[in-house]
Amino acid sequence: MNIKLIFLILTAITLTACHSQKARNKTSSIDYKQLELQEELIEQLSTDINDYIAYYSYVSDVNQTISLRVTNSFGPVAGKLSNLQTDITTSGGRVIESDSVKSGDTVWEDIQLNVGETLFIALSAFGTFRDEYYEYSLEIYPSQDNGLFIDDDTFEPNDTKNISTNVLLNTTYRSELMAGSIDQKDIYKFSLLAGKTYSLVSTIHQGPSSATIGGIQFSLTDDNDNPVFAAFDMVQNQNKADEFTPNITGTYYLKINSPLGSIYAHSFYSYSTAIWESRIDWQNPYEGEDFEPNETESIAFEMDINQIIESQLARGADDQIDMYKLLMYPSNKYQISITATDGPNRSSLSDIRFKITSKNGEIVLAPEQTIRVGETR
Ligand SMILES: [Ca+2]
Ligand SMILES: [Ca+2]
Ligand SMILES: [Ca+2]
Repeated sequence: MNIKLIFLILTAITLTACHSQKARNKTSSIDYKQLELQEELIEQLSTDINDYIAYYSYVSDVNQTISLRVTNSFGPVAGKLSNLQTDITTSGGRVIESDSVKSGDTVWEDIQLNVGETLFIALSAFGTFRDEYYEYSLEIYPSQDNGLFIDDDTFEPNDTKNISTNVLLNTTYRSELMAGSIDQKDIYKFSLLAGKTYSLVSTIHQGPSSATIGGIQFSLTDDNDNPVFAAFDMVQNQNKADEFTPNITGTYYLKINSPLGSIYAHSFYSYSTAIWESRIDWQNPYEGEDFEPNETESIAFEMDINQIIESQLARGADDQIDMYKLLMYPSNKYQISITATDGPNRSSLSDIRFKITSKNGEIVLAPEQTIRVGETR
């Protein structure tokens, strides 16, 4: 009896020794595939025990921030455990926190690297118990100071702060997003002055036709990710203009992203966006075609007494609001007349509406009212 027991213990020890020896051999023989800047790799993994983990590395020859993209273009959709797992470390001993990537999704990471430091990336499919395979792609991008190549038409890549698109004020940028693809986020970067009022004017030209869900989200933050105003969603055929006044002079980021995991998994969105300085800060406050842009008080077109303005509004998102400004003096009498010269004439819903207020709507001189085509008020 005693002899038998000893034999069993010995067996267990031998097995443990064997196993750790095997693990060590595997570690020392890891085959790291070298990544190069802006060279996409498209790869596959299975859940087979010999093929469920892949290793990549990148050696940085300068001090820089790189952006890493991992896209799980095809994989099982059986919950979090079937996501592509990411494990990112550096030769400097840092562990980079990163999300696992679900099927159809993309994960981005900005990573600061010192000269000579190596980035190690392990991607693995612990997967389901089924016989599944994964197809994914990964790519690393340099920052703009370090030679990032950008597509002039799409401004891509621009999905992280590190590689965000530098934008000019008073310029409209029209671009696109696609939910469930590599391009789920566009980030624009610009400088603003403290105490100045700016207007963010955005339009969604194309998107899922539902009026309530499936919009894209706009958020504006400072360099420390503090929101300048609350993020908002916009759906197709919507136009939105908001004023804001930063407290700090510095770099700001406008992030536009398509909803993650919505029912519109592969929706295409087309939008335009611009950040306008107040007209008083323009070189010529009267420039712009057809008195545009004029969607907020700070970019309202200033008209003169006795000036006749002829203009249009468009149905849909393109031009829903025109705002004009007029300086009035106390105890003078003014008369304003507005005529709807042309437009749809089906019902009261198609009438244009107007109202007259003082700054910030504090005093209402004329409450909101409608004008039919052919009518003058
Ligand atoms: Ca885009
Ligand atoms: Ca993008
Ligand atoms: Ca307008």
